[in-house]
Amino acid sequence: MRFSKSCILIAALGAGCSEKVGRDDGASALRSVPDQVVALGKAQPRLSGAALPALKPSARLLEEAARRPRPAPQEPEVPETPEAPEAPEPAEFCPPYVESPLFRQRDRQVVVGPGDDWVGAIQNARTGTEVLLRDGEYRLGRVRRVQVGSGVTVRGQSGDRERVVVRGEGYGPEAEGFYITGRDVTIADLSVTRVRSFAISIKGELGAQAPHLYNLHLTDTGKQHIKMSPGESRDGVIACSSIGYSPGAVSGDYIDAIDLHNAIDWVIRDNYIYNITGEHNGCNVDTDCGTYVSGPAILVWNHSRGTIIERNTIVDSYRAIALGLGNHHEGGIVRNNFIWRTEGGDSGVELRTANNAVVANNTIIHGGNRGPIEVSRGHGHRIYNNLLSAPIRDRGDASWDEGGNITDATVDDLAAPREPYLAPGSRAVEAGVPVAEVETDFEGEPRSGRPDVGADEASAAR
Ligand SMILES: [Ca+2]
Ligand SMILES: [Ca+2]
Repeated sequence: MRFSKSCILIAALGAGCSEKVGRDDGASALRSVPDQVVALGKAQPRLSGAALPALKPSARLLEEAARRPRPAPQEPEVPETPEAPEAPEPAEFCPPYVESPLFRQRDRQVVVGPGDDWVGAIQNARTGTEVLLRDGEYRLGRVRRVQVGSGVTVRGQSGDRERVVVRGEGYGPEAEGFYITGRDVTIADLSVTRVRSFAISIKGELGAQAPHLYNLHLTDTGKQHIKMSPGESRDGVIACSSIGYSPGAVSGDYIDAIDLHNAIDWVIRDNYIYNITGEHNGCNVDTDCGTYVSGPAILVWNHSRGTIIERNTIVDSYRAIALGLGNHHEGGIVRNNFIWRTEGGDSGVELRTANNAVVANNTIIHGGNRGPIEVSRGHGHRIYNNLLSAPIRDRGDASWDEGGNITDATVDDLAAPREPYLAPGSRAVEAGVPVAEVETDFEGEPRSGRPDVGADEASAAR
């Protein structure tokens, strides 16, 4: 089924919000959205909320106020959308967990299967316990959350994340999947799907420090797939995971792959994030409709600082990376990420109430975009060597240093669509400027000679 450009444009414009979220762009009331919106090149029937129970409105006023709508995009170019690809093969940065630098040796192991009291085994685990889940499907049923305390690892025994699936009850009851409340928790080598609220909930205010999330597949979560509430949680790592929506599975717009409040010195690396594009009806799953805007795939805000976001691939997502977003972020490095989208949408990298970030050697190719990088209400950024499909956009009260950026990139600058490799003989080769924070490219190749522009340093073999 194909849609006209005007239909696609209407869908792209459908990010309406009601007045109660303190919108600051002057846009008017919620726009009508066709019954089917176009994303990912496929029709996505909107889910009916009629069969789902109503919930109380969200009390997270700070979030709601900051998740303001954005002005409507300019009329987008709408190139053909290729079929969605498989996640790329793990890079050298993603070895098996037990061989990875993140491996945490525990004192004892407990092995459980789906027929055991696996929830009890996890929740009662003492510090120094590794709970290994055999292959199988683990239904949450009436369990609203599985609490994981200090010094506990939960991981799939086989190491194959697709064979250990924790499954919630869909978008009906509120549920939070794994609920991390202690220090040094690791969750690895498993999948979580069909949980209404969050697949992984990190409770900073309850003492969650330095969680490691590794080789996870998180899909079809009602709100945020990974959510951290405030509490100055330090030194977390989210790596080598795949996060996104199956076609047609999104409900509403209160969505992100990763949403971190008050994160200090976190690393988000080597993840594959896909289809973080809402329905453009402004709903929090199926309530508070008109309030929300499809959220960034990676959002780090609310007085966070020092975040490193690198070597992630983000495809077909309405917004990709945001620091601050009205609630402050200090420092941080965004480098060697690949962001690809053919439909209309919003920013690739948005710095809003963020200061002193380094944004370097990212490749951001958007269809119908207004600014692959947008900056507002912040200063001291260094923005270098990015391969962008449109110029960096100043959205007010912003300043930065820049150099080596290419701002009219198209798919023709790439060797193939949906991959960050530069086309042979690309103008991006040797066109960058030295940046101390970027010594390698997205696949770990050294930046040789003058840096190439974008996420890929073209190797001699190409
Ligand atoms: Ca070079
Ligand atoms: Ca390379």
